[in-house]
Amino acid sequence: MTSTTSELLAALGVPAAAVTGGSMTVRSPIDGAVIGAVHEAKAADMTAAIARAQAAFLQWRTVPAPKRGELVRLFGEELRANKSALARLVSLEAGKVTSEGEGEVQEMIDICDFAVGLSRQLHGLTIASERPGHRMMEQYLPLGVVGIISAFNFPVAVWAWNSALALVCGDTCIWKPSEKTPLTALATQALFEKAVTRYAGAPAHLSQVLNGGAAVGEALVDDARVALVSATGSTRMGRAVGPRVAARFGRCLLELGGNNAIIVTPSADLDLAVRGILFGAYGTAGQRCTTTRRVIAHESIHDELVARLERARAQLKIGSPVEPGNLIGPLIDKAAFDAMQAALAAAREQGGEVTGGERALAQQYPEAFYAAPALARMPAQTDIVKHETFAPILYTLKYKTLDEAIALQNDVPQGLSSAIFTNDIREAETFVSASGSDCGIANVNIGTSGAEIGGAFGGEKETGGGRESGSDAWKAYMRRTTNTVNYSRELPLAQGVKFDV
Ligand code: UN1
Repeated sequence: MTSTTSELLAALGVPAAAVTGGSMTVRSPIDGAVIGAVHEAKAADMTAAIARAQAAFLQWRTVPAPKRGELVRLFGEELRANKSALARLVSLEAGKVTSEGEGEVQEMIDICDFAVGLSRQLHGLTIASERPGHRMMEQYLPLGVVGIISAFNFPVAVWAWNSALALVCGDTCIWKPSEKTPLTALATQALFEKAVTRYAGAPAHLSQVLNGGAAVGEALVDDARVALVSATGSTRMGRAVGPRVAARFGRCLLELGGNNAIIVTPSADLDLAVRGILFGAYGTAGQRCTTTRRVIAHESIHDELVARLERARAQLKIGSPVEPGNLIGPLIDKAAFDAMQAALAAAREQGGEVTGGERALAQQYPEAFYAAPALARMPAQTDIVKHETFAPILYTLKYKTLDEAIALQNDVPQGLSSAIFTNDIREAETFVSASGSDCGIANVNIGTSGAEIGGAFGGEKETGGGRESGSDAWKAYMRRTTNTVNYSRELPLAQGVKFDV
């Protein structure tokens, strides 16, 4: 283990024994060095954790919601105090450049703030009853144990979206992090436990983390005591998880792959568009579910836009994410690099003209996988363009009419994020209308990635349909009851039905 990683873990409150001597070897994507050996849970450990979480739920659900919010407030304080250490660990374990690692922790802080306010706003409706002396209302009540399966690319923020809301909603959480990022999960858990020690009266096991492989995930997914499974990752993972949870009538919240496009119209501010596309396509080395994978540009500006993108692409600084100035960090592992190369070969076969994409810094980092960002000018939206490859590859396409551009944008299996760059209000409004983008996120004059936590986050089609984070996404973490209260001395039946005895 490098001293930097162990120092960070110690500072964040993770005991050395938790990250040494285990069977899960953790490697930094920065240089391939081993940075931890984490203990692996077994399926039986998960089953025991679920029992503990269920017991904690029975207590936690009776704590008033604003008091539950107080715990999340304290957790937010821990995150603020430890932001740079946790962000640095995110960089070391997931390969994010410093600013993006800090942004990820900021996203956790933001959702905590949001959840604290929400803890006083978990409201239902009061509804007019058709019967005299009656009142109808609905309530949102705590749901139960929430299982959270998270991906390597947002190793801590997406967990926080789920757990901050779940905790104020009166639920308890079990986290199964990506096998590639167990250290950041343990560090986050340690910070959460610090908050718990400052909070009077929290039941034990409000939030637990279990590192392990597929068997541990399956034990979480299949257990009927887990009321909600919130899973972020590939469409392949979602296809496995969704039906298993549905088979036991559990609730599922899926946030799966994206294939996000930006349409650039003739009236667009090209300076803005170029910047939005560059961050969207190549930020986080193309490893966000919201990464811009396609540009659909009007034929009148296509060549100029692509030439500018190409010039900027070739200048993006690739290198260690913790060295200042670098914008493109490593891919998570060799499999990601191989998938990128396979996609670029397919793009060429399908008529694409590709620049970039080659391995970078191989001599300096023989055990890590850096790649030059790639640009693929495609003659049409071929099969490979419709496929999500989790790497910095941007496909470009031309269009003639806005209808054609929107049809291209929608003609992929995924439906997460999308954007249009235009200064024409008709085009902008059409794009966000019923006949526009079919995605869960549709932006105007900003890119596809980097959503704020205040809005609901998620998408349609193969993205899985779930909504997390802001707006009313909290409702997924609660059960709704409809209550009709009779305060009269009569018992009238609804719909005028008579049943006089
Ligand atoms: C993800 O990649 O799974 O909108 C989440 C964004 C981030 C979250 C991405 N706020 O890019």
